[in-house]
Amino acid sequence: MSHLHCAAYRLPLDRPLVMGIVNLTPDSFTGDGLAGGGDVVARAIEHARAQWEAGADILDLGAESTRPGAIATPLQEELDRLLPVLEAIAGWGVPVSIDTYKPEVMRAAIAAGAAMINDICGLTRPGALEAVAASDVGVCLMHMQGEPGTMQVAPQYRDVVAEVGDFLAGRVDACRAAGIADARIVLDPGFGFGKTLEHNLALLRDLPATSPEGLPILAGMSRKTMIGQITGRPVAERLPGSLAAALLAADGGAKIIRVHDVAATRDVLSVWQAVRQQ
Ligand code: 8Y4
Repeated sequence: MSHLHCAAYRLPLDRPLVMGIVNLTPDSFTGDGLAGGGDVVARAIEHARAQWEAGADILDLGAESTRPGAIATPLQEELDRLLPVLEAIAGWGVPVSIDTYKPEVMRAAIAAGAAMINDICGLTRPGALEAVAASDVGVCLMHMQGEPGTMQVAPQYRDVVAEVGDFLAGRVDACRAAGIADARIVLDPGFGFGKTLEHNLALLRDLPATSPEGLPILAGMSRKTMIGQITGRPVAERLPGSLAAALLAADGGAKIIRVHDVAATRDVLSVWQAVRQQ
């Protein structure tokens, strides 16, 4: 059985793992942002605890809003939001992933005990590859077309599955050249990141083809616009659609499912596992 190497952790890949989202951004777009005041650090730690107790295999901490149309968060603000929460939870025994594309944030987070870097830019920013290579953390390389501010304006592909696969293969080559072992790498087609609904559906239908290297795939569709487009539901009512998407991702071979609703997703994946494994 293969494992994903993430610093001190070895995550078994014989069943789909659940990555629980811990949102440290001040916007309330997803319904679990930290708008509303109060002790933001304490509330984030509580949310992390709840996600872990619900059965998350990995916690994904993000302090920069990357929703369509969002503007970039200043470096110091991102560090000030992330580090107190990371320092509080790094000793719990749960692997913590840090959602960032900034090499300075990567280095600080790795020093503070992060087990994985989740980079929506696939380590393309100058210094990002080196920051991860200088450590032993795992890394998720995600595909995005364009930049968060404008990526949903007019996404275009000749062949979305092939282009995402080619991009990810190129990033794997860059990681290998930098000395990052395959056992540390997860690939992600980046649902919603510069993709129309049709692009997202094509990727979900053909998930294994987005990982030409056969490396483990992470899928993140929880509560996203694509679920809203299919169901007609607002973000607060997208749990059933998100669970269906999680099930389809698992069936398509995804090894990590990134979600807001950990307990419900675990139940869905338990049913998938009972039917599909043995
Ligand atoms: C409602 C809920 C509306 C969620 C929008 C959103 C991914 C990711 C994000 C992903 C990986 C998001 C940081 C976008 N999505 N990282 N991050 N894969 N690896 N939007 O799909 O959740 S943030």
